[in-house]
Amino acid sequence: MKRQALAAIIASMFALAACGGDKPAEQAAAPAAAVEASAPAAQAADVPSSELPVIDAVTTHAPEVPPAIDRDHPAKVRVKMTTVEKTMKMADGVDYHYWTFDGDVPGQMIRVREGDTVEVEFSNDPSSTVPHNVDFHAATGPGGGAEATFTAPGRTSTFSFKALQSGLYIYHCAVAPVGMHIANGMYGLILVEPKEGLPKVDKEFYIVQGDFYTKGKYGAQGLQAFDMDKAIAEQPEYVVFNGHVGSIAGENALKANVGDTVRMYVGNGGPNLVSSFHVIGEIFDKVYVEGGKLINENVQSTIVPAGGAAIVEFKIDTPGSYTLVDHSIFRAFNKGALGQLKVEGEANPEIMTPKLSDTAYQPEGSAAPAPAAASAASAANAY
Ligand SMILES: [Cu+2]
Repeated sequence: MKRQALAAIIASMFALAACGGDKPAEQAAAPAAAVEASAPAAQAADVPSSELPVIDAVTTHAPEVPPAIDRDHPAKVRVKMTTVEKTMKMADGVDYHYWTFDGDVPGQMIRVREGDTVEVEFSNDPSSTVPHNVDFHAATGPGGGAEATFTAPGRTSTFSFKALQSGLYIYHCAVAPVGMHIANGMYGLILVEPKEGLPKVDKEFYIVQGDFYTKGKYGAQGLQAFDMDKAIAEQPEYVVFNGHVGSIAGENALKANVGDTVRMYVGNGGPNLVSSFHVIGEIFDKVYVEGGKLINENVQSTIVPAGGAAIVEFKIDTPGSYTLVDHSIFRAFNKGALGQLKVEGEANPEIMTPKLSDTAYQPEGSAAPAPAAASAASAANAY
């Protein structure tokens, strides 16, 4: 329906534009083209969801990504989600009582195909203290399903929506106070693949940034309570990838090989901060801007809005450790927004050499070095 409405608007825009011109042939052709464009959407809408094949979604915990979709037809995809409130490690010696989808932050990644009907079975664990729900940014309709999925502890709700538009979308809890539910970790990503699919890559990763507001300062030990005043002031103590400091660093670092093409599905749960996502030492060959259809090329850092996403792709040319950051850089080095991609393979000095020399700097006009020092420096140069 939405597409048909859009087509109608486009058609009327064409008609308006044509009114001002003096080419009647174009005026006649434009509305016909718009009607044709709306036909595939109308056909898809004509297949009742009750007649679609039913399959269970393959969902994954971050940083894993569900497998690419190899279907060429729509399906009804069943997704089970359970909200769980649980204490987990925020950082070394620091615990936080998270509210989660499926036991971790972010919630599991969901992958469907444009035109699929997504059937959601939404449960709230009996141990929960409050109701939860889910607002799918991939859904079209009031609240993105928030009202339909509002679920008390120990209950299960079901609803479905049609994934009309391809893209990478956030889902999040939207129970009041909404900011608090999101600040406690209730968000994740759903990828709606375009009908033609996405180009094949060697490695895919699932990363979601979030900001956290604890009573104690960054690093203060023990179980930390949520601080509403800091949340309202938008002054987080922690800004992290995948819910915890170090979740994709050190022994949890992402891994790839030289020559690999890498695609990262990057979301930002917020609740407040906008991310300037950057991989130190890489250039994004492609960015699907804000997770939509617009592709930008040769990008250094990309904006990932709170409640938004981006898809970034790059090919790795040289081995080593690449650091993922929010380039609002104090967040990376002082609040936790730091990850690593460790790349193995053969060095390629044509693309980047290691340090080749390290010699004394002689500013212009300064005294010439003593002969002994000069010969030491030239020896270092020769090496
Ligand atoms: Cu919630």
